[in-house]
Amino acid sequence: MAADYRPMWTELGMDLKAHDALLDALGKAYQDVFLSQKVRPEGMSYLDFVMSEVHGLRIKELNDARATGRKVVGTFCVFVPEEIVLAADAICVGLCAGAEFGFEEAEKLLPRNTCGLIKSAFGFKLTKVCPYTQSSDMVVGETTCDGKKKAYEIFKDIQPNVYIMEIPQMKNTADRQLFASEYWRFKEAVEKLTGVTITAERLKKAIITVNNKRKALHRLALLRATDPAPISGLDSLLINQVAFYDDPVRFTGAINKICDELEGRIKQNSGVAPKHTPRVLISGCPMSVPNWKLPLVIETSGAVIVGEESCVGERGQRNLVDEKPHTIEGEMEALIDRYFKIDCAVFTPNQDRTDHIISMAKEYKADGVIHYALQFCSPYTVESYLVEKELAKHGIPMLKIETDYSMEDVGQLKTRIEAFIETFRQPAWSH
Ligand code: BJ8
Repeated sequence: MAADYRPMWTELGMDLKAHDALLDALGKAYQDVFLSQKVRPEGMSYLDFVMSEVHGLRIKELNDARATGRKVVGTFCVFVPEEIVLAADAICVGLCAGAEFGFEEAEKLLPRNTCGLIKSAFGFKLTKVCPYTQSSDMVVGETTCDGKKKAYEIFKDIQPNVYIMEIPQMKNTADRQLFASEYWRFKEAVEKLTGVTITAERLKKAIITVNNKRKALHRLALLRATDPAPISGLDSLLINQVAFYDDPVRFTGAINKICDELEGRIKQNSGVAPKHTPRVLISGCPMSVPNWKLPLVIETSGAVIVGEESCVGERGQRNLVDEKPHTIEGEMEALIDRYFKIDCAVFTPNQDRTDHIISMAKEYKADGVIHYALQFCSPYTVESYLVEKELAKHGIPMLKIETDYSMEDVGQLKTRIEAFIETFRQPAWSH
């Protein structure tokens, strides 16, 4: 980080000593995981810069915006519509955390058998190391899994301004009505927070901005269908993670540039791994920064990751909002239509998700699927049974991984993943 941000962090009420320890660990991990990769696209230097300033320059940008009266809205879930936030001239940031930090403090408030994602959000807040949470004027929780919805009741004690959005658990007509009414209620809450009335014109602009971001991410996803893969799964995951923090217009430009570069690589038949390298699709729980453990193990075990069926990945970013409506009612309907399609495992039944995994595996020519569930995450752990059964019908092998944020099981994971990859590795003579 170029500048001295310590006065800014102090002003945000952060614990500088704990924060130093976090940044130190993050910097080392980033060096080992990302910068040590070979033949990275040059455009990834943008992501390297963003990550080097993720608690610095980006937070300063948020601070500067807040000084002019703009608001920051923190979220934990892709059901929160970024378009509504942007339409009110506010800034949307993801707050999910992917590190085992502050767990001891978190476990004083939450049961030990709570998933790492929830514990990490609590840990970051309790140890005062997350400048995004500290900068948020509103934090949106949602009634998705039981762990989250009950945890927000406690989170309210340590974080002011928590807003709860109700998310139904089925996709029937009555559920769609509830979902729609919750989106209208959220629009009102954001208008109240910002003092900005969301007009059709404002919302249209925001819809186009977020659609463009999704189009860039989808463009990237499609390029990964090529063999040899033009970009690693680790770098692709990082891009999807940064999508939750960065300015959407700037980010979209940077990702499109990376895609241009990848198209050049594809023309030259060059990639990050040799042709015929085993190809893996990851499916399951979202992976937040700095949760890079599983992709690192996979890509250092002789495979390349070609897609993420995850909220930090294609589940979170697919499907555009219809840009045709020009009334606020029509735009809200279009927004609700798009978001109601998200096939999170908290829904029942949830056949769409399995269908999507199968179509992704085929489209990106994956040899196998690694299903990732965070320990103690019931929705994804339970759903993995049905996913595996359906995939088997299509001849797609699947390996179930249940893990947490600790590094203790890396050796064991590597053994299992290497054995899984060997089952579909093509012998060299067959190429
Ligand atoms: S739309 S996946 S971002 S809820 S890992 S906290 S499910 S116990 S994160 Fe999610 Fe929204 Fe769904 Fe996506 Fe609970 Fe599981 Fe923990 Fe999870």
